[in-house]
Amino acid sequence: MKVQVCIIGGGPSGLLLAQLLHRRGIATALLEKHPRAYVLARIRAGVLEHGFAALMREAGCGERMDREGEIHHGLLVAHDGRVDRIDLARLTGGSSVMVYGQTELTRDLYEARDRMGGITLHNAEDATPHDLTSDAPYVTWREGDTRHRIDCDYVIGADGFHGVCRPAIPRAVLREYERVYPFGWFGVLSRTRPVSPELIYVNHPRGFALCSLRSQVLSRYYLQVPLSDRVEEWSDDAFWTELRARLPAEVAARLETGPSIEKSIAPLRSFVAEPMRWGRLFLAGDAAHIVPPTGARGLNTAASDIYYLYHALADHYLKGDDAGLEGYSARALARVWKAQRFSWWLTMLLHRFPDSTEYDRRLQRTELEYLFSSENAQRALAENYVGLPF
Ligand code: RFL
Ligand code: PHB
Repeated sequence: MKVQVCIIGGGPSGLLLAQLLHRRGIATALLEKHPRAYVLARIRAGVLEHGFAALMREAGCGERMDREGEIHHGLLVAHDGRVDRIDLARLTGGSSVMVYGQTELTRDLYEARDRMGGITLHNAEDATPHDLTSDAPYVTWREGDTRHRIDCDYVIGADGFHGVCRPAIPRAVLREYERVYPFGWFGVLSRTRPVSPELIYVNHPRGFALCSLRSQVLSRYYLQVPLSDRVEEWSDDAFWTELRARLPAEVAARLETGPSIEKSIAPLRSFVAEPMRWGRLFLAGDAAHIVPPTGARGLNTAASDIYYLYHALADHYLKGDDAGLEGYSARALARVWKAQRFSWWLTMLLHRFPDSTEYDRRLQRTELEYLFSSENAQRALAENYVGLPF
C-alpha cells in the first residue's frame, strides 16, 4: 500500500490531522494500536480553546460539538476561604472556551473518517517507521502473524507519550526536558448535576481539587493525591468525603454525589522533546510534549501542532512550497514552551507540594493575593487559558 502521509496514532492529534488532509485531497493511512472501543473509553480533556474548536469545524467535525458543547466565559478559583472569578470574556476582549469531552470529539473524528472512507487500521501491533532520512520512508506493523507495510512520503508520530515515533529519533539528535511532579490527579466521572456552572479550581491545605463537567448531567471531579495511592483503595464515598472537605462550605453543601462511572489516577508531568522533526518524521501532540492538566493545555497544544503541520503539508502538496515543513519544529516548539510555562505556573500556584517550606507556602498565598488584586495578572492568566494565537 502507498499513501502520501502515514499517521501513527489514532488519538485526537492523528485523527484531526488525517481529517484535515483528507479534505484537501491528500491521501493518509492511520494506524492505531488499540481497538476503537478502548480509545473511546479513555476519559481525558474537557476544555477546548477556540482555536481547537475552529479546527474541528474546518475538519467538518464541529456540528455536534457546537450543538452539545458549552461555551464558558469564566472560571472560578477557590483559595484562602474565598472564591474569585476570572472573567475570560472581559479580560480577553470576548474570548471563551468550549467544554466538550475529548471522548466525544474523538468519536466525532472517527465517524467523520469512516464516512469519508479514510484508511483506519486498528489493532496495529509493533508499528515501526523505517528509512526516515531517505526519500522513501515506510511503516511496518503486524496483525497477528501477518506483517504489513505502507510506503509513504511522510510519517507523522501522533502516538502519544509512550509511542514508538519519538524513540525513532537517534539519541544524539533528541533532547528531552522533563519535570515530574510528586503527586497525581485522581479523576471521577459521575452522572450527577455539576456543582457549579463554571469550573472551580481549588487551592486547599488538604491538596488541590477541580470541579469540572461534561454536560448538565455529567460531572468530572479531580483530587490531588500522592503517587502511591491506588484507585482500588478509594471507595466512591471516600472520594466524595475528601472532595467536600476541600471545597468552600457553600459549594460542598450543594455537591450532588452518585456512583462513579469512571475512576483513574494520572501522574503529573512536564515534558518536551526537541526537535519535533527528524528527516521525514514529524511529531505532534503528546508524542512530543506533555503538560500537567492544570491549565487544560495538553490537547490544545496538540491543536497548534496539527494546525502548523496541516498547512505545511497542504503547502507542500498543493503549492510545492516546503517552507512550512522546514520551519515546523521551531514554530511548533515556540508555542509548546509557552504552554509549558503556563501549565507549570498554574500547577505551582494551586497544588500542595509535600516538600514545601513555610516560605514557599507564604509565597504561593502572596501570588494568589496579587493575582486577584491585579487586572493585568488576571489578563495574563485569561489570555493563556483561552489559548495564545497559533
Ligand atoms: P493520545 O491521546 O495519547 O493518543 C495517542 C494514540 O496513539 C496510540 N498509540 C499507537 N498507535 C499505533 N502504534 C503505536 N506504537 C502506538 N502507541 C500509541 C494510542 O493508543 C493513542 O490512541 O495523544 P494525542 O492524540 O496527541 O492527544 C493528546 C491528548 O490526549 C492530551 O494532551 C490531553 O488529554 C491532555 N489533557 C487535557 N488537555 C486539554 O487540552 N484540556 C484538558 O482539559 C485536558 N485535561 C488531559 C486532561 C489529560 C489528562 N490525563 C489523563 C493525562 C485531563 C487528564 C486527566
Ligand atoms: C476536565 O474536565 O477533564 C478538565 C478540565 C480542566 C482542566 C483539566 C481537566 O484543567
